[in-house]
Amino acid sequence: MTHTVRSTCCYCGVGCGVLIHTDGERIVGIDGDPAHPANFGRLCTKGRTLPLTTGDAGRVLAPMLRDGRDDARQPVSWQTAIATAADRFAAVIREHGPDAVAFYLSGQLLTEDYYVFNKLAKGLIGTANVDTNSRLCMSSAVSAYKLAFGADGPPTCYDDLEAADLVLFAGSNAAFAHPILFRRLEEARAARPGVKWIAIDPRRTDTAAMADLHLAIQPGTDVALFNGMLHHLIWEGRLDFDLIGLHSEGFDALKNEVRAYPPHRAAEICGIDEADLVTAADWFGDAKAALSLYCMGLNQSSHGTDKNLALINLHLATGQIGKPGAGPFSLTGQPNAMGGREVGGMATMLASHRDLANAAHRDELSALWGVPAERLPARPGLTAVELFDALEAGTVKAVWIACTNPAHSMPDLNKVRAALTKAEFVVLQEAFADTDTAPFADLLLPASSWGEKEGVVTNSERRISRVRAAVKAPGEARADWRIARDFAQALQARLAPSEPALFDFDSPEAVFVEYRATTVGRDIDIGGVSYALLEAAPQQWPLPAGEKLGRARLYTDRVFNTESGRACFHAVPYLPVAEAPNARYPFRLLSGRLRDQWHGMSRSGRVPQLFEHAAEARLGMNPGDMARRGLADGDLVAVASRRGALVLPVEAAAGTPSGSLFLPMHWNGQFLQDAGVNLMTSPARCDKSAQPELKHAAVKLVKLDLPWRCVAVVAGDVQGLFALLRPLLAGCRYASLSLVGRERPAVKLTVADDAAPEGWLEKLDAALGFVGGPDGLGYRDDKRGVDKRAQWRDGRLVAFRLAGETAAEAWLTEIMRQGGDWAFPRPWAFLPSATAPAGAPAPSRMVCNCNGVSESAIVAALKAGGSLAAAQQATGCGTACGSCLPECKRLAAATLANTESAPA
Ligand SMILES: Nc1nc2c(c(=O)[nH]1)N[C@H]1C(S)=C(S)[C@@H](COP(=O)(O)OP(=O)(O)OC[C@H]3O[C@@H](n4cnc5c(=O)[nH]c(N)nc54)[C@H](O)[C@@H]3O)O[C@H]1N2
Ligand SMILES: Nc1nc2c(c(=O)[nH]1)N[C@H]1C(S)=C(S)[C@@H](COP(=O)(O)OP(=O)(O)OC[C@H]3O[C@@H](n4cnc5c(=O)[nH]c(N)nc54)[C@H](O)[C@@H]3O)O[C@H]1N2
Ligand code: SF4
Ligand SMILES: [Mo]
Repeated sequence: MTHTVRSTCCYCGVGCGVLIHTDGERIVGIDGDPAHPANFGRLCTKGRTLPLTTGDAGRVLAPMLRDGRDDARQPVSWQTAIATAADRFAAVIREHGPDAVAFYLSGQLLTEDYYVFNKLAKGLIGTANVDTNSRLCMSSAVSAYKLAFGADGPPTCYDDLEAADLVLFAGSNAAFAHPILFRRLEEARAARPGVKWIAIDPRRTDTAAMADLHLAIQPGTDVALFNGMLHHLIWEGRLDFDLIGLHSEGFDALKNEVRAYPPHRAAEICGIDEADLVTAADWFGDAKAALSLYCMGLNQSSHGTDKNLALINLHLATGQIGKPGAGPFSLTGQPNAMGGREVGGMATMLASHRDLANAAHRDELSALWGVPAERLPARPGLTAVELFDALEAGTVKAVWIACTNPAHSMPDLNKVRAALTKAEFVVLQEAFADTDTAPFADLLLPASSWGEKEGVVTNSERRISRVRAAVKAPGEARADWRIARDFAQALQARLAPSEPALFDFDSPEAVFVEYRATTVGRDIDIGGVSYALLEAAPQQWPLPAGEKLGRARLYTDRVFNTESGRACFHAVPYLPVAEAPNARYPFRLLSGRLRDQWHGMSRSGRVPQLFEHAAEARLGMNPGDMARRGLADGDLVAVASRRGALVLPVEAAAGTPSGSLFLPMHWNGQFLQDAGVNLMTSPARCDKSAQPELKHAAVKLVKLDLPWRCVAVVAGDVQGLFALLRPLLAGCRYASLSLVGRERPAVKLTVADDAAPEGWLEKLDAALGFVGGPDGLGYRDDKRGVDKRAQWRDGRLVAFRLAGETAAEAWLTEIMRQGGDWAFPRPWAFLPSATAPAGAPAPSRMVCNCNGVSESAIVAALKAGGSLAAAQQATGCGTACGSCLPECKRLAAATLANTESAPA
């Protein structure tokens, strides 16, 4: 008997509603929730494949504790785990004070989880050392909203996507990162032909390629661009004088500042044509409703807040706010980045948009919590980068990390690793066992995860949805709020036993009810929201008691949340990136997302088809730059900044501008010989938001010749193979792990080194169990250092391993990817030839993941049918989730143009 549970997708901030189908024990299917106002039934590739990420394999199943520094962790009971953690934290707090401990949380926790941790840190321990991965993500947007409007929170809603006639993507690759919103935008533009899109991104992303105007600015120059656009609009007098005169302040100072940015000068700073800048400004100025969608290209910068403010200035000056289709819309990345901001789960804020520095706010909250007012910290705690610096310096001694993977996602990882090594006590609350942070944990606590937990999340448009459990958590895994509560109770028993119980929650709903009370009377008042109401439909905040519906748009009356009720213009000068390229480090290293992977890949990296869009880590480089340096696709390079280096293959990426390199942020030590892009990135940060500049590091590049190669592809149980192969990665100068195939998935390992690392091949063979037998074959030529093995089962190739000579790896891999059908003499597996034998399947990159349609199939169907619609009908490409539509359209444009111009 299957049944269905209504919940949300646990990946991005779009916050799609899902229907989870279960057989009572396992999750067996998923659909988009047609009733959810974020997605109306649609899901992208990641959401659709969520069921494939569930099950016990690879999960943390029991609390694991390390006794001595160098001991292996052993399973312990929950009781021991909680008591040990409370003893250790209490001892540090007694000896060194509350600020000697810290919490590092995540925008992927549910609101209830977040609330308990925040109350524990600020209300019980009395430290503001509770920061989160949102510092790496949203903090510049928060700072700018507060500076400009007096309160945090996007003034816009998803219906604005359909109502806008100008859409400005600024540092947002929504086609990859917010795919379902992008579908809504595509449909809106198709329905209303006057709609125009502008994309501001140094790279020609899928989003930029679909825009009517792409401004490929030099990385980090956004402020100059926005100031230049405003200069033009002021010059032209296309301003909203009512908003400027009555509802805002600071315009004169701003006007003075932007005098220095005439379009020709701004365009020069940005490295774009003046005419394009002027066109962008004209479109913005002429728009009836202009909507800006912005994300990490603005936020992850040492001037992230200024970039946000310069864009908000444009909206205020032209009155593009507080009306349908208009406004500065910061897209949140994580599913509950908004919830974290609401409960004040960061080092710089208090619950429900209260400020640490405000004594009245502290009094309100201490009264609500029933704790002494003087306990609440009056100054900000350590923000993410400072927190890890303090661990390294030894001023913070114990850290509790939940639902984030800092040894992958923080900048300057060598420093973060040193900090985690130095820390006296590291607790990690994780769902999955293999992450780059896990080895550092003294206490690893099993957390329940998607499909297993209850609570609420808030998406990008301030909409709160219920998250529901469909199945039991595996092993002894427990919900995050409950782990936090149990620890908090144990700590209170040690630190403040005589105070009334602070953490008497018996359910996530009890936590929610207490959190709700803290919002009453605030800008984010949700006094009218209950679990029962959310069961009926998700709701936007604010929704005070007595009101029926939340507010779709903020500031429609032009009254802002500042003392005076006026919005604030901020005169912000353009300043260059913290680490400009120079002769030694001539390239700018950009980083960002792939369409089908999620962050450190602990979940998405378990799904074979999510590797079909991008199979392995590659450093994207401008083809002209590659030619000048004599680099070809697939060549190995060492890319290095002042802080760290990584060896990996380069790839020609036409969308990457000359002088820049692009490395997806996802790859890490579970898939490579070492952690990924953040070995190189810089901890330089915005002085207003403390958000680090993850997008711009200066790096150099050296071509490497690593003559010894080994490639192994093995079909079977993916998690089991990962466990066997991961320990082998770090021993090689270059190693990459990925997944190939669908019905018969296989793990692929690619290695390069100066020579075979001592004993490595033996370890590999032992791990893979290449035993020969009647279905196994080997080939060795010791003189040439060549050693090959292959294995068949029931007429299928199920494994091969080529060492010393790997020319045939591509076609052999393709055979494995397509299921392993083998129609050749077996020794052909050892041919030293890159050319596939006649009859072998031709390789082609997968474009449509849902329906499994490859690039070559789409091109063939385009040629046969003469239009994209015909190709879609023939192959189904782009008809399921639609994430690949931008790519299908590009293929259609290229193919059909070629067909037309080809001689008849
Ligand atoms: N598939 C997928 N989707 C995701 C996620 C994921 O991991 N995978 N993560 C989610 C999260 S947490 C987040 S925060 C969002 C991020 O969503 P986005 O911010 O849209 O994604 P990114 O690829 O990080 O960065 C966007 C773009 O910024 C550009 N950029 C770099 N420097 C600059 C600059 O100086 N100026 C401008 N204007 N642009 C610049 C990059 O070239 C990149 O294309 O995605 C969310 N959605
Ligand atoms: N260079 C570079 N670095 C970046 C970025 C970039 O663009 N470039 N982007 C930054 C941004 S915007 C972000 S948001 C961060 C993201 O960085 P991280 O927060 O490190 O990313 P995740 O891999 O999503 O980490 C979440 C972890 O929680 C675990 N988990 C999943 N579900 C649960 C659960 O229910 N409970 C618990 N306790 N654990 C769970 C997952 O297995 C995973 O290991 O990376 C940042 N780092
Ligand atoms: S857009 Fe995709 S990843 Fe984001 S919430 Fe929706 S289904 Fe999940
Ligand atoms: Mo993020």
